[in-house]
Amino acid sequence: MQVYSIPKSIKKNSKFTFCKGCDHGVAIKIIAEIIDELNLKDDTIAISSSGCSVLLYNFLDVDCLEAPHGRACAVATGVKRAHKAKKQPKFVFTYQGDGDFASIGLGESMHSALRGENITAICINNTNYGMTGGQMGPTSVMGQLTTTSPLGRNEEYHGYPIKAAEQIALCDGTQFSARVALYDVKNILKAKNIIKKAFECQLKNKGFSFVEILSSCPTNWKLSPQDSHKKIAEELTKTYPLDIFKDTTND
Ligand SMILES: Cc1ncc(C[n+]2csc(CCOP(=O)(O)OP(=O)(O)O)c2C)c(N)n1
Repeated sequence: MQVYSIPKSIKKNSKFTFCKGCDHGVAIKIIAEIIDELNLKDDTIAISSSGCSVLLYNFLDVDCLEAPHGRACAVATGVKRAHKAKKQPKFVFTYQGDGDFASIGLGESMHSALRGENITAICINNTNYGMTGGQMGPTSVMGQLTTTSPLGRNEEYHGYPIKAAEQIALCDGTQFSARVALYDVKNILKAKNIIKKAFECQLKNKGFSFVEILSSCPTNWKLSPQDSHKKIAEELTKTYPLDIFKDTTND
């Protein structure tokens, strides 16, 4: 019988402080498992920024830095390059919300990809600005009700959502770009394999790697955890298909 064990890279006695049914807990756990499996615990620097993802440092037992909102990829660039220059290479990844990665930080994110920075960016796409109360984000889908789009997002007034994984895949410096979801066990296992591939891309010094994780936000969506996962599986994947959009790691 397989016994459940807490990954070594999860802080001991950490208390879950995300909302009930939020996927951040699962995302952080599988990232911790990958860090254990790749033996990266002592060589990792994780960069989060404003938003729910900032709480990463409460759970992940690696060196963590907090960047200003949207600037995680820029900070990660500096951290990665500085350690390389000192000949003390580090494994560097960002952990960001969708508002952070794809709106306020879009310039930093996309130019890091265009420069081919050898970092990994993880974006938790919950289709709104979660921490500040569920405002419309760059990823809110057409018709989505949010606190700042009470009649639903519409193309005339708000324009269209950004598909970060597809856009980042178009950058020449990107070597890996994918979108995953965590709404059932099959997808969690798939997500873990894909995030591991993105991490391995950096370990092979290939260049920029990116994974967008479609995640639930039961509090702001005003749905139960179960209905939130149903919404991801049945609705959000229509706008945001799950796929690997670019992978040159074995070329
Ligand atoms: C420069 C700056 N602008 C705005 C804010 C306020 N702020 C903090 S968290 C947040 C929302 C974050 O949304 P997102 O990045 O989608 O992450 P989530 O909370 O949904 O995980 C905002 C707007 C800030 N801290 N700094």
